[in-house]
Amino acid sequence: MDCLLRKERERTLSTQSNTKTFAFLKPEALQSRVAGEVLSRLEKKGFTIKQLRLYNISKKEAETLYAVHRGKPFFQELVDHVTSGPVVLMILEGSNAVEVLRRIIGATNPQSADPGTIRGDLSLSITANMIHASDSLENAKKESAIFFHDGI
Ligand code: FUP
Repeated sequence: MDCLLRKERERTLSTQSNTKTFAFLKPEALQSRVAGEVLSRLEKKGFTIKQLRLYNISKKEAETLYAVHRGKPFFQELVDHVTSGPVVLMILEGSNAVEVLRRIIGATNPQSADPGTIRGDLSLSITANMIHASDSLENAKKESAIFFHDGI
């Protein structure tokens, strides 16, 4: 990245105050017993867990959550997967929470996610990529409202 752009980005990040974001650990986190490890990574990074709930996502909620992907070839598999077992819903708070969390979860496809990221270290499957995190503050508000009455 261009040096000036990077400095501008670092300045923007350092001046942002605490914000919240929405995330959930997918069923494989509990099945493979790494839920604790992922939560530990999030806490060590500096996020504060504001809400945390073990939950079975309904088909309707999954279709709402992933509405943007309706009609894509992986949509049904995705809905089936996130409704296949309990997930861990959470609202996290921290400096520039949406962007920082997206960086530490890594790329959507764990096979190309950087080592050191949650997906890069703990998964190989794009469907079962361990964790979902909202990609914008607007989406964090919408997605958290599906599961938490008071949203973020
Ligand atoms: P992300 O925001 O990184 O979770 O990625 P997307 O919103 O693009 O995709 C949502 C979920 O759809 C991913 F977590 C995994 C699944 N997916 C596939 O199964 N195949 C694809 O080609 C793209 C996404």
